[in-house]
Amino acid sequence: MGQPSTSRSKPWQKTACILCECNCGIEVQLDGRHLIRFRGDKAHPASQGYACEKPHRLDHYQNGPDRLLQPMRKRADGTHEPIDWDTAIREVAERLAALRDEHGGESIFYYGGGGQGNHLPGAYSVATRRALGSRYRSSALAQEKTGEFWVSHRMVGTQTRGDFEHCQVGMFLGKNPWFSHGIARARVTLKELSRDPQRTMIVVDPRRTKTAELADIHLQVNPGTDAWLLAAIVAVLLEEGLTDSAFLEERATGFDAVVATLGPVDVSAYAAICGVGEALIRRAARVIGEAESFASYEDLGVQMNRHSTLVSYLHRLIWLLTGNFGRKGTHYSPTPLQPIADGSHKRDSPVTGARIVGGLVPCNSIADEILTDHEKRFRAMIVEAANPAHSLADTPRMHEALLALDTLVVIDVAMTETAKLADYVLPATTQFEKAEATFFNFEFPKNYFHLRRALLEPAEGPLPEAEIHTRLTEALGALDDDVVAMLTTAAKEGLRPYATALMKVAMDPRKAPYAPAYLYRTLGPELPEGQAEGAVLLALAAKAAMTSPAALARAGFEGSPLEVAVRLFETMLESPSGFVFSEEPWEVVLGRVGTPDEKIHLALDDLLDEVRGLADGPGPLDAEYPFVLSAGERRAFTANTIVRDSAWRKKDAEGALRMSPADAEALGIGDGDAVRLTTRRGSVVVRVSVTDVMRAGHVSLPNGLGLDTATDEMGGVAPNLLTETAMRDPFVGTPQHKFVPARIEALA
Ligand SMILES: Nc1nc2c(c(=O)[nH]1)N[C@H]1C(S)=C(S)[C@@H](COP(=O)(O)OP(=O)(O)OC[C@H]3O[C@@H](n4cnc5c(=O)[nH]c(N)nc54)[C@H](O)[C@@H]3O)O[C@H]1N2
Ligand SMILES: Nc1nc2c(c(=O)[nH]1)N[C@H]1C(S)=C(S)[C@@H](COP(=O)(O)OP(=O)(O)OC[C@H]3O[C@@H](n4cnc5c(=O)[nH]c(N)nc54)[C@H](O)[C@@H]3O)O[C@H]1N2
Ligand code: SF4
Ligand SMILES: [Mo]
Repeated sequence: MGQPSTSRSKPWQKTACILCECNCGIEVQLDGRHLIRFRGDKAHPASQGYACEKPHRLDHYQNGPDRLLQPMRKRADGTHEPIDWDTAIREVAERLAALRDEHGGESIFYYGGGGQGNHLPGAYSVATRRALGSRYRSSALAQEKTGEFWVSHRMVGTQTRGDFEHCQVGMFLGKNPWFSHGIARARVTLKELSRDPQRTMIVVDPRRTKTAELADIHLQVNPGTDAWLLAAIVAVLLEEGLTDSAFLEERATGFDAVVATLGPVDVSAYAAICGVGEALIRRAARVIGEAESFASYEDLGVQMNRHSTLVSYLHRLIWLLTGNFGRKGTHYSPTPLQPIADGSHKRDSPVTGARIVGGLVPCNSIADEILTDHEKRFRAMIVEAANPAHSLADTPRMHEALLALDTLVVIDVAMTETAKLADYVLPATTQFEKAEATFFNFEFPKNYFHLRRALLEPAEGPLPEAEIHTRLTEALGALDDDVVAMLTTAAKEGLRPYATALMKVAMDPRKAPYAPAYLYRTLGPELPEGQAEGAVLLALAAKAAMTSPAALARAGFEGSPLEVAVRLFETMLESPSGFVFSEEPWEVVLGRVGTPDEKIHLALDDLLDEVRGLADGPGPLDAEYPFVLSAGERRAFTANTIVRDSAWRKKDAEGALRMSPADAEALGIGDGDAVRLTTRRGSVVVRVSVTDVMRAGHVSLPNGLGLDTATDEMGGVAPNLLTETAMRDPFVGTPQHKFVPARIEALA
């Protein structure tokens, strides 16, 4: 930390925190190349000055260990040697083009595109992928959200979010926002909901989390039994007439099928299975059914668990049956500037035939898509701003798959676990050395966008992804010199002439996919300093001007589509704290129901079949593995693998295994003792933290730890040493990381 006397005179510069999807606006003071002081940015439209404890330690990201400063090429012995950029771009382009020509572009798989703070790489990668004819891609979303996306798409034909600021009753299902956030100003919103006697907060979590402590009703389920709990809640809603019949009659189909399947559910038997008293379940159902408005958020506790897709379905039934959609305080469908994924299922993966939802290959299938001896197997992979060698199930098998590729190219700021396996590593500038933005903006009725400017000069060596992809696209011969010349001239004349010229490119289907590269190459140099990487956003602004004119007009962007696109883009460049780009009345939400008949579909036959299967009960735990391990909890100082230096964690640096006092006593161990933790896949030694937050039989490890870094000596356990790819959802293949059968032995 710098001296206060010098810090005081340094200017505060605006940017955003990159450690979770909220991307709170923050202000930073620099000391040379160090980020030394932080405060929330009051002018940011969503976070309004809010920030949690994590951004204060962001210098551990900017100046972390393992920073990459030169392109690297793998030698025959598996070590890496530095090479220059021209060689790197030429060789990567040549190797991938050769694979495309021999096996088709669909053999080249793209993974990632952005983490919690950066989505512009994904936008620029479109040009490279098109030049290579790459057809398949995926990202972390396909190990968490694809079940929810798919169910939502089929039931309401759009993606939805809850309005926790205004709901009378709010529920968090397998979600611990006190630490994981996920909603703007999470702790303020949680405290308001908790304190107000007129409002009720429900938390469904086997652990007594910080969020659960604030709840009025804590449904402390047995791990992995949410499907029974939610089925019982639906049954009570039906039995006690707590559904909104006027809403359903007007807007929904399939009610009778739901009644036929869920009506007969034996509430007291299901209560016994999920370990929550029947009276409490009935109380929760009544609170929800009688609420003026109800909003609910499901996350990893259920999405990475048994019955993940089924739970997403039952969860939606609860708020749709009670008419909690399209009114203030309920659920809405946001207007994104760029949708992150839809929930459609259009095709299956080429080798294993896994269901591809929202264009994303299920993460748990990726190793098999590479390692199976099949003509259509993935032979090359580009990994950008992601670390699948650490973050995906079954680390050893994922390593084997990545090493089996003909070519692995990694674009990252650091020499990560994945980069270490790569044939080529292309170093990117950090998120504070270039312009960046995310597309995780889901606010309503006003939505915002935040293009952040570079805080620092780029380090010497790395390049922004925009430049990397544009160079690759050029090396692949995909850009037309005449178009570059035409756009370069237009860019010098101003944004309006440029936007007009760009329209011509956009109308030519052979050229349009390369728009990101054209934009960066020709408009980028004309943009204000530190904002060149924002060039691609002009294309997004133009798209929004065509698709959402009314929402944009309410936020003050009126005129012809061209005029709106240009004003929107200019406002991005001129708004260092972000700005509101769309505003909509609640009435539009129900008009967004995007199913073919524009009705809400309550009955999904395949999932109702699954509901019927619940009557058989969960079956016994494997006697050899009597514990349930949740592998990947969010804690105060975890942030996936974005920060690689364990010294950034102010507490719990080693990432203890949390365990109940009863289990500790039975094992004869105390707080701080080491144990051996074994699953069907792997075995590790880890220190225990004994806490009555946990219930007996359930243990929990943090996510993002156990990194193979240059400096780390106490980095904790890599959770995916313990997980297996076969433990996955039957519909969309999402992993069951919160329900890993485990055995624990005290160490002598
Ligand atoms: N501090 C921090 N914040 C983050 C991140 C981070 O790494 N660190 N990562 C971000 C990302 S990528 C994501 S996806 C989100 C995830 O955010 P969350 O889903 O909120 O995070 P988790 O802690 O993984 O899981 C939430 C809860 O699920 C509970 N759970 C475990 N088993 C069950 C079960 O059987 N049933 C129920 N109902 N609950 C269960 C756990 O006890 C835990 O409290 O967080 C984001 N925010
Ligand atoms: N067992 C288990 N596994 C899990 C989870 C769990 O709960 N349990 N959680 C899962 C979840 S929800 C998620 S979202 C995933 C996350 O896992 P991944 O999607 O694989 O990504 P991150 O760990 O967020 O890593 C982000 C990468 O981006 C790099 N990076 C940072 N800034 C830049 C930049 O400006 N440019 C480029 N090119 N790279 C940059 C970082 O160095 C890092 O390598 O992990 C998943 N894995
Ligand atoms: S809530 Fe998320 S984005 Fe906001 S300061 Fe905390 S970690 Fe950063
Ligand atoms: Mo995530």
